[in-house]
Amino acid sequence: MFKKNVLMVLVMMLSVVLLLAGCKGKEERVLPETEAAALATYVPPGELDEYYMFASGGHSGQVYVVGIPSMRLIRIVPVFTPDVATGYGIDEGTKKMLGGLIWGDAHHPNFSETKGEYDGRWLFINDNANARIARINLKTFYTEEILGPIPNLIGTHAGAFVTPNTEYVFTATRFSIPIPHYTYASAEQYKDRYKACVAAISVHPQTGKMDVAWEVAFPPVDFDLSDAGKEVSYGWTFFTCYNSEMAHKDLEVEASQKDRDFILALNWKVAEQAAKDPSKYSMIGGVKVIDPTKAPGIAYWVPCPKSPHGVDVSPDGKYFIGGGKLSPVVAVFDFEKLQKAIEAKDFEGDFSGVPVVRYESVNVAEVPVGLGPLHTQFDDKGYAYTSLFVESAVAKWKLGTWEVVDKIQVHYNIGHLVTAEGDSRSPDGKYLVALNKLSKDRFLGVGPSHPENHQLIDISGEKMTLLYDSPSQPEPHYAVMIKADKLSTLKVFPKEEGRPNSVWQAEDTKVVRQGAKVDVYMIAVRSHFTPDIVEVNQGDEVYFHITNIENDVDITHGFAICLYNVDMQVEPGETRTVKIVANKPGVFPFYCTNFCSALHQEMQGYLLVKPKL
Ligand code: CUK
Ligand code: CUA
Repeated sequence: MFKKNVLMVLVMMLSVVLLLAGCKGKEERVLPETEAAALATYVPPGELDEYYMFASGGHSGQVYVVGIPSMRLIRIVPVFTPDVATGYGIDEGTKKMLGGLIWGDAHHPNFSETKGEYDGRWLFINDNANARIARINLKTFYTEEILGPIPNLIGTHAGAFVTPNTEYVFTATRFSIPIPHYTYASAEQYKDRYKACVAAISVHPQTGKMDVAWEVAFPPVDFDLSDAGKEVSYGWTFFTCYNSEMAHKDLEVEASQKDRDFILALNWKVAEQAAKDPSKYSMIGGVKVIDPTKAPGIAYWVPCPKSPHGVDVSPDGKYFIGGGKLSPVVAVFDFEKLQKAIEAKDFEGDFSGVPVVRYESVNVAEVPVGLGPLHTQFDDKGYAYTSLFVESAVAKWKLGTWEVVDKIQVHYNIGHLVTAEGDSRSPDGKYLVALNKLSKDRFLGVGPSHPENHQLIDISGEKMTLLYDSPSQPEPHYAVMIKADKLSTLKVFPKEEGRPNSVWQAEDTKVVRQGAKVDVYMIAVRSHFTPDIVEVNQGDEVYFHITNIENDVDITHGFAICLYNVDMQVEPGETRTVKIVANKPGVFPFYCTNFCSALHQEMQGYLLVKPKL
């Protein structure tokens, strides 16, 4: 209601502006499309966005949280990279989780699902560099778990793709290596000794805890992307690969020889059974690695035009679509035809003992979308939207008739694209965001490096219309969009009396010494720390366990120690631990770094380190 009124006021104001502009001369008149676009993205002060978009931060190792349609950056969630503002990677819990690595290459965020719908519980994201998968809790927006390095895989680009009931998160290796990790084999032994593994990561239905369930080892192709089957294709998952030439160097030339590479169709229900039969797997790197030649029915290669990039399953699960980055078409495959071809053993031959299905028997369309097709998303009306990197455009086409009905230019060189709830079984349509790799001239210049450009596109009508340009930091690959009301975020951490290391009142705070180990149990509340004088000896190992006992929304305290390289945030109701080795003698102030009250400046204390004699 309020929004409507504000919109009306805005329209009236614009009319006045137009009238005034009219008096001064026609050339200053604002274009009607611009007004419409401004109104469509305008979220008045005090109002909230309709969708959350979670975009991967690429080699920044983070996740960006953006409101749609305003395109406002709401939060940066640190995932694979330490973050001094929050203390992520500084406090003991998150430091342990990062395992000594200071970066990751975050590519594909995906939501947990229940019955093929986003359920708003977790967000999974892969680290393409170090074979890890992270899980973010969507109540706290905290990275809660990082699994990996996943044995036998490296460069887990084809992840993190979630099955319709979050039974598994799938990932596959982009780079083949001799397995297990840290095995040496010369580059000339590539075809024989290197392997490309696919991994199924199981997810505990209540806690979300991840484990490597099993893997399947294939010849050394480069797996690229993945999508899980749903509805009719439930129980299957699909992976694109390039380099079926199995070249070990000069890939730009050597891996572009063949006219067709493959989409791997993997039956994970069959794989689950194979993982129970020791004659079908070997233990490698501590994981059950299934040999697909010993487990018939587990996998099939589907030929796909030239070095495909993305593979995307339609919302009804009937089609899987390969983006043939070096070919001007997307190839559409029919899942039921795949089943018939498998039954009839309608194969072209095999590739390393795994059947290759006859292309003509499963392909139902080569849609001439344009140059450099990478990724496809879906709406609620049976349309598909494909990103065209080379052409800098998005093509809209109809599932079933395969007709290209519209195209819109984007600025410039689009990678992924995302539609509202576009990977679920019931996409919402409405909005599409083009994740463009280059912005060139679209924003104020900031030197030779330019931000990426995210463009919001209205897809509710027949024609796509561009609404908004928004800069993004390096470097979103994929993003996912969820209806805002599906998330119920935590306001304050609930007080738990028995929580290890927490204290809730000043009387219970204490400093406990055991030899050279000192535990400081401290509370933070507006506007003081208790205790605020802490005395230790040089060389002591000091653990600060800090509980923020506030019960108020948004009252965060920070805890920084000068010259001891410590800063972290403690959210209301939360306990966090940070450790220092007090190797520098002297007096070191500590203070609250997060502005919390009128007496925030007074929220300070001293760490006194008595010198060793
Ligand atoms: S990838 Cu970057 S545009 Cu890592 Cu999904 Cu396709
Ligand atoms: Cu507590 Cu500022």
